[in-house]
Amino acid sequence: MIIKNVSLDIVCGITSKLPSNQVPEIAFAGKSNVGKSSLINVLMNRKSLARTSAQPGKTQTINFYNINDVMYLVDLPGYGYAKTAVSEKEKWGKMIEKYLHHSRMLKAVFLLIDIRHQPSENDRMMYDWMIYNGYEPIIIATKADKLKRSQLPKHVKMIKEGLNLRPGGKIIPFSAASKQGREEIWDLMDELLGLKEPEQK
Ligand SMILES: Nc1nc2c(ncn2[C@@H]2O[C@H](COP(=O)(O)OP(=O)(O)OP(=O)(O)O)[C@@H](O)[C@H]2O)c(=O)[nH]1
Ligand SMILES: [Mg+2]
Repeated sequence: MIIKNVSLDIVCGITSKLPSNQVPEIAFAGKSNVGKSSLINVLMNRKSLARTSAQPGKTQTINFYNINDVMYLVDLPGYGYAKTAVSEKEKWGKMIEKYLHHSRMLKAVFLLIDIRHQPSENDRMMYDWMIYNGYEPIIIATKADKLKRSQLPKHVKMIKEGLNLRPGGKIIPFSAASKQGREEIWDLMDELLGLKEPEQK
């Protein structure tokens, strides 16, 4: 996709009614601080339209970024932030679940995992929940610039095994710093949205 115009169109808080959009949506889930908003900025070629922070718990709403009026990239609040009160965590868990369950235009879900670490219990729960609900989450292994290139395959394998990834499941190493993986993610999204033919193997 050639990015012509992007804007933050819809912001949903815990009590907001979720929108019923007319264009396809692609959502980004993952634990707090894993790099969801940073990834969305790179995909949009914007430095800071999606607000990021070194402190976990930055994104506290469901944000819909309009891309060329043909699709939305959906930035979800992170899960698993230890300092969030249990009641808040529950509310957000429900909100994310409600969104993933009820959005009619949701075409794909990306689940972000920090490439340096074993998937957490929450990551595994999220992955299993998505599979159970009929999604085929695509895994993005974030912060790839924090590892030496030679270490990447070992870490990809670790994430694959940690999540018990389904056969054929995809893991894409990505770095917001070097933009490694950006083209592959856009190719995949274009394909998922039917904007591009699948590559001939
Ligand atoms: N080195 C490196 N740092 C990154 C990368 N992606 C994100 N970060 C940093 O990680 C921190 C968190 O990034 P965010 O994009 O705000 O993470 P998030 O998943 O949106 O976090 P919440 O909104 O709290 O759920 C920021 O300090 C980013 O600069 C990356 O690819 N490489
Ligand atoms: Mg965020």
